[in-house]
Amino acid sequence: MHESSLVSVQSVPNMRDTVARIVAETPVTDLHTHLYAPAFGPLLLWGVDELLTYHYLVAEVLRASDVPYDMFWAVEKREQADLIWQELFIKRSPISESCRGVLTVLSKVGLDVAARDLNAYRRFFAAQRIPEYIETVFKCANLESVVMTNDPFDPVERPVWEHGFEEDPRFHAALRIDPLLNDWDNSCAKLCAWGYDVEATLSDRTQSEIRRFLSGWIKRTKALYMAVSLPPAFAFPEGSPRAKIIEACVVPAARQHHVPFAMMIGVKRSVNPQLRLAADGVGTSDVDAVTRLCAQYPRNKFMVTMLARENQHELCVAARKFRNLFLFGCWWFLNNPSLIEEMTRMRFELLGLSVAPQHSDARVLDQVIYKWDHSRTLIAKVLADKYADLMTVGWIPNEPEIRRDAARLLDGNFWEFLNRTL
Ligand code: FIX
Ligand code: ZN
Repeated sequence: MHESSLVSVQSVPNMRDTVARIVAETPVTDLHTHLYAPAFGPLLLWGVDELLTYHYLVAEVLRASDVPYDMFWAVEKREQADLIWQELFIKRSPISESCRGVLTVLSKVGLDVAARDLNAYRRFFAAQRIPEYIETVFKCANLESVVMTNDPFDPVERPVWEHGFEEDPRFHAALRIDPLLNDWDNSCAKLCAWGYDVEATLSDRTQSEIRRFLSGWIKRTKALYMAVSLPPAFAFPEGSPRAKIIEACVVPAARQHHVPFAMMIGVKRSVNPQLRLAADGVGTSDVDAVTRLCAQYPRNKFMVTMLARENQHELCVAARKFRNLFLFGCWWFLNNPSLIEEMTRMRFELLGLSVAPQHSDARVLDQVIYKWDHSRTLIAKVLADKYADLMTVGWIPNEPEIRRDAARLLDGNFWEFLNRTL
């Protein structure tokens, strides 16, 4: 063993410093974001006004302020950002995780948050140019690459794929199929209009056409996986169009193209429609639906994240039973320090290093800076706690081992799962 690699972990405090440093130095593959490659033009959001009008903060400002919903939506984004800044940063201390995130970003890009000077921040962002700024952000967040969310039903995104563009190796695709699974009637009409021979009854011919649609888009986008978000009531098996399409189309297409099917389960869409993108809520889901899929299709790979805290323990136990089930991320309302720490600890204790503890879900480019900064700190803390437990009996992790483990968590596990043949 190289002596220097042992020195840094000799004592528990030294080990903690080493783990924090290594986790910070380890590049990430961010396996679920809503970011877009530069070729998608205005779909890639960035800058302080986008940060301030993130839907997490919209939900918070519409609690804090009495402004009528209609009035909020009627004004320009910059004015919405002004209101959010005033209400959530100036009239009150910005202690929520989403507010804190904005400040982390501003400070990491070199701005003086103590000044509380929104116009100065705007001037900084106005001076940035996107190609260089993407590089700055990736460097600052220590990102290797990100996975986008690519929806062939989206009228703005679809033509970009159809016309073709120069690929950017930092941005991978994931084929998002919510409309297909959650709104079959409307999607059937769209597939029809795009030249697929489909009918509402999901006949054999329709099923084969849906498979053709999925295969075509997996190939066109080079999707790393297919993905869907699902309500708490998601059940499998059941007689619904959704369950039928999963069984007859998604599962075979996933097998054919060796891609996992990612399920993000537990979102109650549009609980308060007045909030628009911020309207969604959470409910507890049925983990058995996941285990039935894993059991019925042992040669298919499933990636799963659940939105309810209450589901996390049962989901970890399910993952212990199925090697074709890969858990990822602390999704959305779980992306808060107390819950990230709890979930990461639980996952390490039940599943060791075989998970992807986090994804960013960033919708605004700059958000990857705060999401990864905050999560890295927590992942390092929990990992160091686990090493400290091992050190009590004399198992001293060395630096290469810590590096290996961190690389698995932040990057390698995901790629290994993608490449795994079952
Ligand atoms: O369905 C999803 O992928 C969710 O992550 C989003 O729809 C949600 O709006 C979000 O941004 C959560 O972080
Ligand atoms: Zn998402």
